[in-house]
Amino acid sequence: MDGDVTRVGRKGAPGADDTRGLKMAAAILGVLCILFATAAGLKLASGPAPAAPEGPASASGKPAATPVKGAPAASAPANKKRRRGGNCLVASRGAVPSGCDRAETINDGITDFDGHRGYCSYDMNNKSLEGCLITLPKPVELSRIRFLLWDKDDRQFTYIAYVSPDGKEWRAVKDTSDKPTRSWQDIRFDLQPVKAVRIKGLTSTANSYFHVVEVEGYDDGPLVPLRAPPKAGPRPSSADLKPGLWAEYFDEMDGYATVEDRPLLARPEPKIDFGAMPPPQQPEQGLKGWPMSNASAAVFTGYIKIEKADLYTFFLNSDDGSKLYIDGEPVIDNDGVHGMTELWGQLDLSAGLHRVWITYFNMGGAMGLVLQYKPRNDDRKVVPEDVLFHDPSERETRE
Ligand SMILES: [Ca+2]
Ligand SMILES: [Ca+2]
Repeated sequence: MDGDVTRVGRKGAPGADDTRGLKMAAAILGVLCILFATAAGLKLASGPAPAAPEGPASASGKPAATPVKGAPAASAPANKKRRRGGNCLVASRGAVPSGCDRAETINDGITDFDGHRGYCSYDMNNKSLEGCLITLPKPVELSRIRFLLWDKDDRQFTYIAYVSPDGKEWRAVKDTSDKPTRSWQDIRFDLQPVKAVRIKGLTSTANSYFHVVEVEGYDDGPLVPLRAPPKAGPRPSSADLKPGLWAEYFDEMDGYATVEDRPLLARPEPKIDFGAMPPPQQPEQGLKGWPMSNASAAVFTGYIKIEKADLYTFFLNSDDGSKLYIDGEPVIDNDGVHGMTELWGQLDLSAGLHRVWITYFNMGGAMGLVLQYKPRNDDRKVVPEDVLFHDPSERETRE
């Protein structure tokens, strides 16, 4: 097999750099897919470039081509996360904020804010200011910081985030100079002693002011593996299957579900069609019955029944991150904290049952998750309920 083996992309017209990025991402994904496919006997698209999917077309009519965020193996913590809790940067642990107006708001544990209160502010034009600072009484082991940038409108910021073991020597753990960003930022780095965290704003698309609502840092607990797709095994017979994917919903999450997280709710889900929805005020208020509120996660496990062997394009649209695996292999990696973002991936599927596995998380605020597909010469549509199933015997082992 050579050439493109799997195509991936997202909405919007690519820039030159993006196209280069896609080739790199596709190459990485392609190599992985070849390895995986060889091992699993999966037949992925190969040979001539497959037909362009209808969805992510750019203005020129060519398929969109930008790199997939969180491409496989792109970041060390991709398959593990630290346990929730243990924010070390709160005032109750002696952490002292400084460097900006209303500095006390950035580690008061409150993420509620509006246009006038609940966030810090400093003028990036004032070169004597070094950014928002939180200093601990003594170093703690940290491997992650996350913080909320003021996000009441669409403005985007660039910044550099630093950590320091002593408050003097600084190490940049994130530099977004080339990639303006907004809302929650989640930064992982090698576990190391940290006495101070500094976030230096560089630019804002609105004005010269940098605004941070809350900063958190974590040091607790062992690394816990994230849930992973089931190993490809013998296909069950259709007679053993029940309708719908088996959905497990996790509340109060700060990322994808780990092997230690226990679902608050589990039930069959006829299809994955939770369109973009505003932040619900209460569970069950989300669009189309999404059962969780705000920070949550979900895992969907089951099978898709393919009537006719063909090249299929899958589209995964989510707020925030999501990943699609088919027969245990990654097809779409829509990772990251973001608004509704659609990525696609293609592969050849034989007729019969194929394993489907989707993992999803919402860091907070608005949420959404939609899975669509398109056979080569057919219409694009939400993957319908009459082709999605789950195996109750597998369900038992996870309850
Ligand atoms: Ca706050
Ligand atoms: Ca969200």
